[in-house]
Amino acid sequence: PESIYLKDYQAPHFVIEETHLRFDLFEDYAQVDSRLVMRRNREQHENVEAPLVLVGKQLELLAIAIDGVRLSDDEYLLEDELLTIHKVSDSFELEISNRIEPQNNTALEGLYKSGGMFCTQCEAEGFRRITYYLDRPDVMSIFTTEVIADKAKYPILLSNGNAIAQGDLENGRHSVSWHDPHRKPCYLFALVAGDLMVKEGSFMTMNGRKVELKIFVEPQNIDKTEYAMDALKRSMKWDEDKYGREYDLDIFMIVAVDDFNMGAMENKGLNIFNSSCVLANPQTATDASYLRIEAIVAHEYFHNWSGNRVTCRDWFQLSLKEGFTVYRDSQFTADMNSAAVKRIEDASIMRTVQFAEDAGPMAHPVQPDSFMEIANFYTVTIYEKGSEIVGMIHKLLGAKGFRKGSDLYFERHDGQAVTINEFVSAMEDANGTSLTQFKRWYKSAGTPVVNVESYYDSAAKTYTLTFNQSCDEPFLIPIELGLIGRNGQDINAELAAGLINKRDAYKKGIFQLTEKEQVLVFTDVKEEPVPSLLRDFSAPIKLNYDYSRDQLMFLMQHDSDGFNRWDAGQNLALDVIYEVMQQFSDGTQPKVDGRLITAYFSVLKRDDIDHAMLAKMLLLPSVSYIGETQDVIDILAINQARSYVQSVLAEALAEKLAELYKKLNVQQSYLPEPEQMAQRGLKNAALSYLLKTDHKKYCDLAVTQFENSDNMTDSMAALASMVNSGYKAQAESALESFYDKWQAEPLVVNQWLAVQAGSAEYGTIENINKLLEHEAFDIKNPNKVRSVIGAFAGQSLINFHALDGSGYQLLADKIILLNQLNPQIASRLVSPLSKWRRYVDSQAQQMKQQLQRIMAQNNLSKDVYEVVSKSLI
Ligand code: B3K
Ligand code: ZN
Repeated sequence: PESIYLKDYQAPHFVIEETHLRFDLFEDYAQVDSRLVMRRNREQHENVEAPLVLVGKQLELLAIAIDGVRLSDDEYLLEDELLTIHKVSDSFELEISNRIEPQNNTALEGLYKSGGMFCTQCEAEGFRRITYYLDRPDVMSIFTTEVIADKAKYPILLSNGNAIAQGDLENGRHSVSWHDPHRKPCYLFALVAGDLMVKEGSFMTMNGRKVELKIFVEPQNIDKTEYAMDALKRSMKWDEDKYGREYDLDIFMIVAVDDFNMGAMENKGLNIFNSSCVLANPQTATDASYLRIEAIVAHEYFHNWSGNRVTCRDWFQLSLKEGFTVYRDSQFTADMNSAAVKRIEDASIMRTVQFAEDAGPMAHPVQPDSFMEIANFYTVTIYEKGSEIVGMIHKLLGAKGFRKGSDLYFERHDGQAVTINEFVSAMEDANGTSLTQFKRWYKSAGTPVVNVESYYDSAAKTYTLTFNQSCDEPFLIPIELGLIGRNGQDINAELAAGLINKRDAYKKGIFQLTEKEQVLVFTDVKEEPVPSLLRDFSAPIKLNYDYSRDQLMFLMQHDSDGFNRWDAGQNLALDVIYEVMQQFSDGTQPKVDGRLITAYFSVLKRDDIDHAMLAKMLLLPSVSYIGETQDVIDILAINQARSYVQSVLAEALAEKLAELYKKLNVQQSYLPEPEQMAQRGLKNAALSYLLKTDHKKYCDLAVTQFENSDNMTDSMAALASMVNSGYKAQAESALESFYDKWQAEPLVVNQWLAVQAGSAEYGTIENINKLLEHEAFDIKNPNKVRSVIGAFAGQSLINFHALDGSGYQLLADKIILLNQLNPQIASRLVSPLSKWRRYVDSQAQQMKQQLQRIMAQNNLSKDVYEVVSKSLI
């Protein structure tokens, strides 16, 4: 496979004014007839007589006609995936008929069958598996789609836009036609046919237009649609209030499907969702699922403007829509829930998953220069780092300036396919400012490191902070900071006059680091403060400052910034865990610094911290995050030290935690709202600690909770706490009764699979093999693959990294199997192996061997080939 380069971008030679599609769906094939109203793109290619080149994949071509005249075999060339028509005039109508086999499409790209329904997934390049087309986002067209199928089997026939006609045909078939008045690229095309029930709702827009809202699901799931409907309405309102964006069709539809490669897809007016990201009721879904549903419903809805009305010129610009839309959904989640907790979660993903990607073989800029397979670039870098960059622009311009910029962007580029640069220009122009240096964030991979040193001059009463950034070509890094005095209050310190340079380097608590080394001198500082640096995780960087443990305890108590209060606790715990790791490796008796216990005690005592934040503060840094802070990762050693610290904390805090558990364990009818969720979260965090002690009475609490709870959050938390502790008999019997009760609910069964596969106790090779053989497992269903294989490699770290290499071998076996069935899913699974260079040598070599074994397979998909070959360079 070859790479495609951004520098080779050329505007398309043809425009498709109208796209008329007709689908005739049968059980063993589907016939697709297209009629494209086309013309040459004279605006961009004045005197060029280029041939027409369409792309198609795994299609059976039946016939081509131009302006009603059928082409003979020598008038076109069909080679690999390209259909070339040598001579066409300046404007013409092209008709193509082809057949496809949706029932055999296991890649789940293009048109495929999920259970009893037909559905599509076209982004990024799935449309070429439907018909020959200019499958690129800068070709935008008006779509009209007729869908024909058996009426009894497929009473519901959907596509984008508004239904314009319907009727019954012979042989029990029927037809529905749809018209989408908005020009769009083909990656936003969608079609659904099935026997579905609908949950209806409506929304009145800010200009008083009534929009019909419909959520289509299989009949057994109609009782799981209420929350998504509610989240959708709140998203529509929020986008009006916060961004001034109104919905633009009379109908907005969501369809839930079981077989889906990712979370959901923003097709114009017809979003298609992985059922796990839309279906919920209190009995079957956990609070975590509710939160995910809220975020993803919002994300896909927000794409209607950031993605659909204004789309990407080419796939190198993917972060234009994804980074911005993730930023928008994170603001929404922050507004609906706890903003500090959302920030903590986003920063954690950046620091564990994104920093790891940026330090690995698939590292790429937020605007990449090249790729082999675009499906491999739907990454945490494009999404989350892209969102962080937009967030930094927000910090630099302020809320008002940012809104002026987004207004200008939407106004200027409505109906266009544009570049990231155009987004930044709108931000600059609306604010009369330049972001030239800032744009470096989009073009370079890797995580900047900033080292900070401080000096207090007690005679001169000055406090100096010296910042040093790792990169020779410096980034513009917004660093939010404060100085905290002995009384725990922020000091209102002034910068020494000569130092405020013309860039306004330090304003409203935000310091703009623009040079390799920069110094801030604060004057009139009466006592040595504790600096609070990178508040609110104001930039996606690694910041080092040599805090003492006492200073970290002080910040945990006093920092006015919620994010940094939490982060101080994490850093304190990290430091103690490193120490214990060292003691284990020296063979000395491990000892946990009493200050960590004191710090946790005082956190538990505070009543001014909300439950959601408290639950976060009680969690030790994850094994993956600890690993990410090490030069050479030794998972087994990290896990040993972390588990030891955890059990010492659990013993020391047991009584307090049990009290807290009792206080929070109140009878109430379940509501998926922030306060209750926080209460359950904290209660269940306490429970899981209690089961890390040696006192069986705490396991009884879990058993009671498991047996009596009326909601999945509490049942699952109780089950997980048993599965993740040494109470084997209780865990066994709970696992068994849980499956008995829920076997008819696939989404619940998936959680049951994942809680085992991701645990140290049940995620052993032997048990993983059992789960893979279980009646509930299906290798063709991505959710099941994620629940067993994904959870094993991502969560059951001590088993995945077993010294005999059996974990790596198992993963490689499944990658090889999935490579043919579903390349996108196979390729995602390579990620844990791809980072082999970071691990201790014995493990690294075994991971590498498995990559080499995959590499030696015949018929490697482009997806898998790209990741494996880049990992082995
Ligand atoms: N835009 C889709 C992602 C499609 C991924 C295709 N491999 C979902 C989203 O980000 O909203
Ligand atoms: Zn998206």
